[in-house]
Amino acid sequence: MKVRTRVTARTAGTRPLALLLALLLVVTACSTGSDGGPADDGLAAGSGAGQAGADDPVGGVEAPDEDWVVEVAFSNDTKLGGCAVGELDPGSPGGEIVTVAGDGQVWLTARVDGAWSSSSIAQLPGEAIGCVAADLLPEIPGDEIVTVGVTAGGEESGSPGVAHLLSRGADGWTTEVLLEDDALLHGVAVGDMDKDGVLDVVVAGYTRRVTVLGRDPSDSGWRTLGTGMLPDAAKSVVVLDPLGDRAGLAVVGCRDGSLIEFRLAEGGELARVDWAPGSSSQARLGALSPGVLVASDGGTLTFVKGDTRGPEFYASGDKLRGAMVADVDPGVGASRQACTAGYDGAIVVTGITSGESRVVARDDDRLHHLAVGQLHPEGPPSLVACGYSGRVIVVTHR
Ligand SMILES: [Ca+2]
Ligand SMILES: [Ca+2]
Repeated sequence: MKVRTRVTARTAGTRPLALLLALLLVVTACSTGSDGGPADDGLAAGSGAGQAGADDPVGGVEAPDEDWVVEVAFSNDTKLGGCAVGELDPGSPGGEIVTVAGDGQVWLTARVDGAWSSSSIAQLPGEAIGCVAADLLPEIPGDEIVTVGVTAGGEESGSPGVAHLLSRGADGWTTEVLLEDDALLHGVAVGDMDKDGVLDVVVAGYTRRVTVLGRDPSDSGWRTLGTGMLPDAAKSVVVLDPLGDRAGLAVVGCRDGSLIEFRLAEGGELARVDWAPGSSSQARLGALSPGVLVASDGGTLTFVKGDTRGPEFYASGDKLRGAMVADVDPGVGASRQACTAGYDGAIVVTGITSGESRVVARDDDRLHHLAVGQLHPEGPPSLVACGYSGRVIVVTHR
């Protein structure tokens, strides 16, 4: 099924650039609306895209800071649990966005001829809650996708957990099962855990188990490189420096506040080191080498390394669901920024050295994940958020 999003344009403030973009969106809306062919299938799942202005929310999304362009790239009728940015269409410049939905759909969203376009690339059998994009199969151009979730129904269904690998073939995307587990798989990350120069996959979930999967050099199939046990259900995973000097070190965040470091050890076991725990679920993790950035249920965005917890970069009154480190604001200079999003709907950028936080966009429902990536051929990387509203929100510094 190929679905082109309907673009609903509104006058986005009075700034000349915003007006120009709004006019572009109007033109696109007219051309998409008049084509009347198969592209109209599924428009209910793809409506509501547009650009929000400071005083002009689009589809429930506000853009409170005029230095940042806020776009609704896709609007789904079901919760979007996770998002990632990758090179998912090697034929087009810049990255594309993958999102996974509560109904098992996997959506690809890309900018095509100046307008956002989305298509469903897979229908998984159960809810998917998270995803990553990375070049796991070097023989295929571009990135592949790993999703985690359940084999049937929703995340609360009690169904077994599953991780799927999606890869691009000559006839479109194909889906294969990477791993089945006894309960929901909730966290996924990639990195070269065995240091053979090829990316591996780390998944963890409600069985309180973390599993490292790598390709078997003899037949290119996937095999388990190691497993380790956790004190509670896993919510999040990150691999530090996935292909660099610190590759081979994964950190798993758990529901009870535990934060556990793993490395591959002899005999298929994972060597475990407990880091300083938090007081609530360690919901999302980002790499901030030599440690991690942790977004918690308690609303804190904190740096953690080993026994050291802090500094705290940001605090929200509600659960946080994003932990990304990136240079999204070129005005800040070389120092990086810690970015988060959460149940209050806010997407927040904090200067790691300045400690200054700003809300750059706000959805009218809970946000569930935050990604970062290069979506525009030029300019800084964009933040991408998704959540219960079903919207994919793209935020880019002007
Ligand atoms: Ca590839
Ligand atoms: Ca490897």
